[in-house]
Amino acid sequence: MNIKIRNNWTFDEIKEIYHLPMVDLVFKAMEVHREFHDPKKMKISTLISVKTGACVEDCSYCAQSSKYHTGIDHSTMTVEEVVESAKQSKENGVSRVCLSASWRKVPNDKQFENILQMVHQVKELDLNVCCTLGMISVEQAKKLADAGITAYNHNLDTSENYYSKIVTTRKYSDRLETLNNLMTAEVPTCTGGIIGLGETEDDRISMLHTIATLDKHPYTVPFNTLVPIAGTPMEDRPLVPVWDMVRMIATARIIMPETIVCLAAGRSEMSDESQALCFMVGANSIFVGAKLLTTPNPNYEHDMGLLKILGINNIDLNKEMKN
Ligand code: SAM
Ligand code: DTB
Ligand code: SF4
Repeated sequence: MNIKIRNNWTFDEIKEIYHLPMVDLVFKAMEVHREFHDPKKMKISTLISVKTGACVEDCSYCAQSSKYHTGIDHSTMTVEEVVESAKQSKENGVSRVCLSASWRKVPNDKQFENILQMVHQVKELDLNVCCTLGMISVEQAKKLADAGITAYNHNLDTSENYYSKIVTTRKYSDRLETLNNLMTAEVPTCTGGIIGLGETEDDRISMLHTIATLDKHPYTVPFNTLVPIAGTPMEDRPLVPVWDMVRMIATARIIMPETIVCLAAGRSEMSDESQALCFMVGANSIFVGAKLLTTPNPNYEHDMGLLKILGINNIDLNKEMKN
């Protein structure tokens, strides 16, 4: 196959791929996946919630927004606590941690100095570090790049059209500006979205189109299925059929062949067989550990068992896989 990396996809081209008959879409995605990746390889990371809750934004899916009564505990971790947690993750076998904060934008004070310290000290444990801290300037992104982060997560979450129905405290253009700042600072980007917010299939295709036509394809594209949170406007949204996630992952795999595709939130609600299908069509990264930020995730032993069944034996682990 002679597949070129393209940043000039049209909406209609992506729509055509997205709507291929499922059997053809799956086959095509598998072909591309094998051309660019080892299908037996999985990147595994764990999330550390450095600052949880009390967020000034009103993202209508999020447990951490201060606008809704979701009953979560607010907390902030110290540098020492983060390093300790990272050490434990390493003992459990992960090779990458993602530091998350419920900020609208990265502050320019001691709190950011602490983040830089955390990155520095966690890297000294021989772990890779990613961050997801909200909007960020070029200068701040450069500091994180100097500290050695692997990537910065900042999701577009849905289409430009639907965005104002989901978040009113910032604009889609704010999200795009942060992605541009990251690219200017040469920080690899991690950007994807959520399905199940009540968006149409055209909204999903539009989000894929925006991501695949960025100046540079992201390092990682994470897809989350909405985890409905009691107290938020999304609490009664129905669960998304797995076929929708398969279409998203397979389409992303075909249009962004080199990018790592992450099956992020929502795995607890999926069967092993559904997750397996997502891995087979190109998802090659997951978060492990019994908790994401505020919601449950499959336990580590269960995930390792599933990967073993599938023969995915080239995982970023620091120790032997448990039986
Ligand atoms: N505050 C930062 C921001 O918004 O970029 C970083 C943390 S935020 C929790 C990271 C991502 O988590 C969001 O962009 C969204 O895609 C995802 N997320 C949050 N709540 C979710 C939920 N209930 N279900 C699925 N994904 C969710
Ligand atoms: C991403 O796309 N999903 C992760 C990570 N990037 C930061 C976060 C998922 C959070 C799920 C909801 C929660 O646990 O609060
Ligand atoms: Fe805040 Fe991020 Fe949650 Fe939005 S998604 S409320 S910005 S923590």
